[in-house]
Amino acid sequence: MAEVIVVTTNTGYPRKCCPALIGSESREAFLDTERVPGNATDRPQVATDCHCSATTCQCHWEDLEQPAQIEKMESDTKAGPVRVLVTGGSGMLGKAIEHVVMNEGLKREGEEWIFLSSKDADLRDLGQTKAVFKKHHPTHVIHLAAKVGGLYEHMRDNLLFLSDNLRINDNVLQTAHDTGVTKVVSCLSSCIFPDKITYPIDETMIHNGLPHDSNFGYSHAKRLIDIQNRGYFEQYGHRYTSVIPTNVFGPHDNFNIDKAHVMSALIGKTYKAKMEGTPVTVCGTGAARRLFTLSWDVGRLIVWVLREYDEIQPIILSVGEEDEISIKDAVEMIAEALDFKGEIKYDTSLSDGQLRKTTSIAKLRRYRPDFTFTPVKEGIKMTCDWFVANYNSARI
Ligand code: NAP
Ligand code: GFB
Repeated sequence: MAEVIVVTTNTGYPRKCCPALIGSESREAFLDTERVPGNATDRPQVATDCHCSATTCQCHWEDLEQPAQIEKMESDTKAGPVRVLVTGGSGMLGKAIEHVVMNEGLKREGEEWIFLSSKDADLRDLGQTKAVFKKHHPTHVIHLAAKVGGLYEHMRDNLLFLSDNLRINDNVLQTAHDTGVTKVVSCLSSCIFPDKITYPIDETMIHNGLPHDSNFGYSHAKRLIDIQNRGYFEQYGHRYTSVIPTNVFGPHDNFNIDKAHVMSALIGKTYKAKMEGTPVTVCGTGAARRLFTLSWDVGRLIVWVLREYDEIQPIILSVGEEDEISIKDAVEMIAEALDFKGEIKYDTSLSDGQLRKTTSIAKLRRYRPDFTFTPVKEGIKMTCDWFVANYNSARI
């Protein structure tokens, strides 16, 4: 199926351009050269008023008076105030975005940031979703809200992960469309990739096979966001996109031993074991491997995506393949960070889940060769310190 590409001319009006015409050239190459292969002149031109079928494409060509530009948040700013609504703003990743926006100077003048929790609106409910959008009139949305949990919570409740997340995502995207939101950045997850796949996994592989059985509900709901984004783009030209973090951890995570993801569950367990003088029990063999990325790094990158990344297709936000570690490595780092000297046991009767889901960050590196990730050991130490300091208010 032909991919439709939107470019913006100096008129500011986005136009669809048929890829049959620009052949195998990528959009970046087109923008670099400011010249579409196949046009009739050597001058930089842009195709307008294209009439494309699957095999043919007729376009009217116009000279570019100034370089083609992809719509950016700056140009939106000129049109009026920017109000960024963050769904799931009270969760780990929402708090990380709040931290980098408010404390690291990423907030720009004239921008308003609104961080929602489920208390502001249950986004499974369309009426409540509409009401909260009506109240805040966002121009941009970072959509993080989701029913979220660790491996064992998914295995217990796959159907609810499917239905809650389907409803939340459809309500948010539909309401964003209805209320004229300029850009939505939604959050997928690396667990949505096919289970039987070649490594490293990249962004093009999402729909190439079934996800791991353990989280089939959540994975299918999240995959559909990518399909919805494509639909909103092809039908309305909306710039709704998505990001794919790998395993995220950090302050404000859910540290509940039964429901949490592995990093926060093991921090909670190890701290409790240290207080009580008991062994720590790790679920499974410890052999599974994961790419752990600190929430603040993901937060910084999501703000960059909101401002600068113009593709509809998702982008993986993660530490590199070389930083993949085993669960056993993670436990040892947690024990060191919490100064836990007791016994570490493994309950091998429990599932290891997906053994690996190694992703490639080649695409991210093309855009952000400069971005430095926090080393996992440093992130674990920071998260353990936060947990100990906030034990009374943390989610346990
Ligand atoms: P989290 O800490 O559990 O936060 C979830 C957020 O969603 C909370 O703000 C929660 O509000 C909100 N929420 C849940 N159900 C809702 C509902 N029905 N209506 C409105 N809001 C609702 O999760 P997180 O780890 O920050 O995850 C954020 C996003 O990142 C999710 O989309 C998740 O799929 C994605 N992600 C996470 C990871 C990871 O390892 N954690 C990895 C990849 C992708 P309350 O605080 O009021 O409950
Ligand atoms: O973070 P996690 O629960 O989920 O990690 P996934 C599961 C891995 O950690 C398995 C091991 O290999 C478990 O055997 N593990 C060891 C533990 N001890 C524990 C423990 O106490 N609790 C937990 N939870 N695991 C998730 C998806 O998959 O990937 C989520 O289910 C999310 O939805 C996330 O998308 C990124 O990494 O297997």
